[in-house]
Amino acid sequence: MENKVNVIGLGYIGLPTALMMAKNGVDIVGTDINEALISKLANNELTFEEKGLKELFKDAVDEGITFSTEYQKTDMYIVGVPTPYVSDNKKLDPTYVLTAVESILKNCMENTVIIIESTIAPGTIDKFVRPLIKEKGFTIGKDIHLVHAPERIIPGNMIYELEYNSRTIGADDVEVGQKVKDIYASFCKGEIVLTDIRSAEMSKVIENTFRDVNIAFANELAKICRSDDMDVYEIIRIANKHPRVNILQPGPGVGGHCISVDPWFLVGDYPDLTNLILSARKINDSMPEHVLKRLGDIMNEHNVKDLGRVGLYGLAYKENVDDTRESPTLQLLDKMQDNLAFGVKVYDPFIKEKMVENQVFDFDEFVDNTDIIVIMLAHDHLKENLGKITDKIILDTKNLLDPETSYKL
Ligand code: SAJ
Repeated sequence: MENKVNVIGLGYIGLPTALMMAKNGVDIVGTDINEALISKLANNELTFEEKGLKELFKDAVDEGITFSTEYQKTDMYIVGVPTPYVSDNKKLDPTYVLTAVESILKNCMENTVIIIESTIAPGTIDKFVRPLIKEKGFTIGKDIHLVHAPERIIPGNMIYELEYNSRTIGADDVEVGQKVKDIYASFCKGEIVLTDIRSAEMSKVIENTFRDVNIAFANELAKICRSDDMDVYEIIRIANKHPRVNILQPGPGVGGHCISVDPWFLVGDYPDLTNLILSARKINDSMPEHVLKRLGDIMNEHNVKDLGRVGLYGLAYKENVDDTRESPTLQLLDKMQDNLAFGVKVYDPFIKEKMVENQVFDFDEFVDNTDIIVIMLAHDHLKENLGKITDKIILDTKNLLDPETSYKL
């Protein structure tokens, strides 16, 4: 008989993973310490928006998934808790992972497999998780088996990617790795690569670092082209015709909990070796300021003095998601506050609760009360409503509009 799997942490990663496994016949209990979240899920209510999540949720419930605030007594756990970083030194804060592991140790059966899915800095398992397990009197490799199976799914296309992306399973022991691989193979149609834990940790972080560096290249090009009045989008479009060139898109900054965070782990641990990675981080972090400078120039040009007549469209960290972590708009608002610039209006159809000053919840009201609109995100909602902003002065950081009718980065 297949044993129960207890998924710990039902956020952006844990919930879809738990649902997908349950849908594919794995006996799943989802656990989260947040009582309000568990009662919502138990009431068949979703806790965030994501394409296809509703349908998946229904299928998983039909297959018998249950939710609880309690850790279960079982021999397999998947940990998908948050791994925030300390803002001062950019180091990973492993507290949630360690608390989860400690709670698992209090509940688990013999010969337990703990699979960590949360993104962690390379070396976290050796530095923090192994010592904790030993301190609690357990023997790794006998009582407890450790696995790192870093997630790879992209918000906005999570459900599809959960099923079709390749996966990495890092384990101390090949047999344990194989056992975990079999569970993941219940739903994952991509290749599942078995490796050791340190390689799994490192490969996850460098995947996101690769993207950060490549976005930084596009952002630097945008600045170069702006300084000499050239169209960066046209130039990238042409360059990308080369068979081995694939430049990403510049934007108002890099947000999200991964790409703007993970490269810092490498910078923190290898300060003498991370010149390119550090520069990329700095370039991407400088983009909100670049937008601010563009906005200042445009306000001067049109003699708009009142920031209250300026609106930022988009508060999430990217298109068509409701996640605001590290969002470029929040970074921009911080920069404005540093410059004692207040009053700018903010609208995002995905963010229904008040997060910032002067947030407007009605699109028409937002449009009616602004003269300049900064497009920070090209949500589908905006694409469907472009007709409503045609008479505005627009700073389009997402290259949505014609260059004749808008200002660009
Ligand atoms: N961005 C640009 N230009 C681009 C592409 C993205 O400015 O051409 C910006 C976005 O607007 C956003 C940020 O970068 O602010 C990040 O967005 P994203 O869509 O590139 O990635 P995330 O953060 O949503 O998800 C990433 C993914 N990692 C990679 O693509 C290597 C995802 O697969 C990971 O699972 C996720 O991080 C994670 O959790 O690690």
